[in-house]
Amino acid sequence: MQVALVMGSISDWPTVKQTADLLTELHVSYDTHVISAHRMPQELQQFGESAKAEQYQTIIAAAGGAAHLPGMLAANTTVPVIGVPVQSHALNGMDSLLSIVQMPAGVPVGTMAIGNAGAKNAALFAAEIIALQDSDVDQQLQAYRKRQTEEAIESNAQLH
Ligand code: RP5
Repeated sequence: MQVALVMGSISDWPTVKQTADLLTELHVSYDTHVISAHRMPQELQQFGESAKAEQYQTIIAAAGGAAHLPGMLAANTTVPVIGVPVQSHALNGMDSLLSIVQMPAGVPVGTMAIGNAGAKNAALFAAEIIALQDSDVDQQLQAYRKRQTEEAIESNAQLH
């Protein structure tokens, strides 16, 4: 698989499904995993340590609240990690965002926006990395951008 799509809890799936659907649309292969940083710390370490051997090109990790999953995966691998802050109930995802984005120098996580926009952009960002060496994914990305531009232009018609 080109991408590992990891979430901290099955309760993150409604957000992460948007990433999964877009990866499918862009012809990026992926597998999905629930790995909780706090409830499954040994599984998390093992997953990070084997990610390179599994030949993942990117890991997308989504978590909410005390969102340590992306950072701890990044601590255990040099496969690029994209973090998606899930919108939490208590603090609207600000806790998730700050937990993911404030990594110490030396262990990077590419952090997306909170919630749905971040979930979709994580798929697009991963596809952009993969498209550097995969012409099919590159074509899908170009077509996606073209459709998006056309839809924005056509939305002018709704003003009349
Ligand atoms: C995080 O805690 C998960 O990523 C999830 O966003 C949040 C709440 O998890 P549950 O209590 O719903 O399993 O680890």
